[in-house]
Amino acid sequence: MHTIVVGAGIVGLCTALSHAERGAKVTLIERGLPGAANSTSTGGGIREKFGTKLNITLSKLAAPFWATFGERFGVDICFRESGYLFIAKNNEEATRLKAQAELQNSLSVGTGRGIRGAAFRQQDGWANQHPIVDGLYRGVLEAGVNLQVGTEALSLISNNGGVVKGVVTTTGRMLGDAVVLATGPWCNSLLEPLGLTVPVAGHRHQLLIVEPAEPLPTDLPWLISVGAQVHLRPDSAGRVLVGGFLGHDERCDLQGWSRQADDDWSQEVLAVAGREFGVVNRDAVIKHGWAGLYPSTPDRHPVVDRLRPGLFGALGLSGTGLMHGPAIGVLMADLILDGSIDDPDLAKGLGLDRFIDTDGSSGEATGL
Ligand SMILES: Cc1cc2nc3c(=O)[nH]c(=O)nc-3n(C[C@H](O)[C@H](O)[C@H](O)COP(=O)(O)OP(=O)(O)OC[C@H]3O[C@@H](n4cnc5c(N)ncnc54)[C@H](O)[C@@H]3O)c2cc1C
Ligand SMILES: *[C@@H]1O[C@H](CO)[C@@H](O)[C@H](O)[C@H]1NC(C)=O
Ligand SMILES: CC(=O)N[C@H]1CO[C@H](CO)[C@@H](O)[C@@H]1O
Repeated sequence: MHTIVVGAGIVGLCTALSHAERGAKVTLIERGLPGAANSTSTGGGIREKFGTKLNITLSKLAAPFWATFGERFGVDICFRESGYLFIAKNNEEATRLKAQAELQNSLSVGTGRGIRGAAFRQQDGWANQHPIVDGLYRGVLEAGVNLQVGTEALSLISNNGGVVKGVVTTTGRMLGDAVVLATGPWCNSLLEPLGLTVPVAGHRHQLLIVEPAEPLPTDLPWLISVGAQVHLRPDSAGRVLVGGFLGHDERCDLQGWSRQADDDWSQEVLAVAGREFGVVNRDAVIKHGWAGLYPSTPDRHPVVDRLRPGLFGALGLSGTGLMHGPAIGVLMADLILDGSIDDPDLAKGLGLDRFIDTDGSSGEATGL
């Protein structure tokens, strides 16, 4: 069995690793460097506190991987158990948080109860994504994955019956038994020539690191205002990471978008965070800002499915690619090596068929 994985973001790295660990021969191709696209632009968030059963299930599947990461890959991912505090400002938001807490408790997320207008879970937190990518990079090499950096997939090779047999790359043709697209939002240019599309778009998400007038306590939880769609957490150096869609979660053009945070957004996010949380204001000094793309589907859940005989997709991780990547890798290995994903709810929730006749609505309360 030879699997070719296209894209060495967090999802491609985890997919390659799970395959190699199960004894498959794996080639992983990446046009840039591992994690260089969007997997290193994250806020590092790893949590189980989510508003949908599917997001919670994926977090639970990934949890043992995170718990043993340091031991396994020999790097410290600097996980900080800060907790996530979701804050509601009106009855409607509070009711939504309460319903989510009930769902979480029913799935043993252990989010607690008894606060009206807020929801908190201590065990969630954030890690540093750079050692995560570094550890996975070492892990795939050690597991025997043939990693080819600076190699771009240009097109898919299929036979007359439409079975995908390999990829044409900038360094030549490559044949395999299965091809996995783990390209983040850049999948449709490869799929369209086969008459296929997956509804994944890039949604630009921006973050700032600011120095507040007064340093924040480093044990402050990750604060999320549900209604204002703004969030904030301290970093390890007494500075603050601030972000949020502020109600503008639009898809963007995959060409020509800026990796820099917009000036207007930066001013606005500081003003809104100041109003919502009272711990930063416009006097905070902006140290650094950046933007990345959430690869998002219309229902904000990923696609992990067979797209065609020989062709698989691990796409559309939106805001969870880092924390859910390890779960997606395991599920993709099950799908390819065993022929299916065991859990029928997961298989259905991650399947491409769900986009036939849906209204594309999202269940998430925060837009985070
Ligand atoms: C600002 C921001 C904050 C975020 N915060 C969090 C967070 O706190 N927690 C969390 O879990 N997630 C977070 N995310 C989401 C997370 O970054 C994404 O879900 C994740 O990066 C998706 O991983 P991926 O491997 O699918 O795609 P990517 O990381 O985009 O990787 C895709 C890879 O494929 C390569 N590629 C594409 N096309 C080709 C081709 N044709 N040939 C070869 N290589 C190709 C690209 O170069 C890239 O390396 C955040 C995202 C952003 C932008
Ligand atoms: C799942 O979680 C991610 C990360 O917060 C979010 O972007 C997405 O909207 C969630 N999905 C749903 C359907 O709520
Ligand atoms: C998506 C993102 O964060 N920005 C980068 C994503 O990766 C592409 C391809 O490497 C870059 O062009 C973007 O700048």
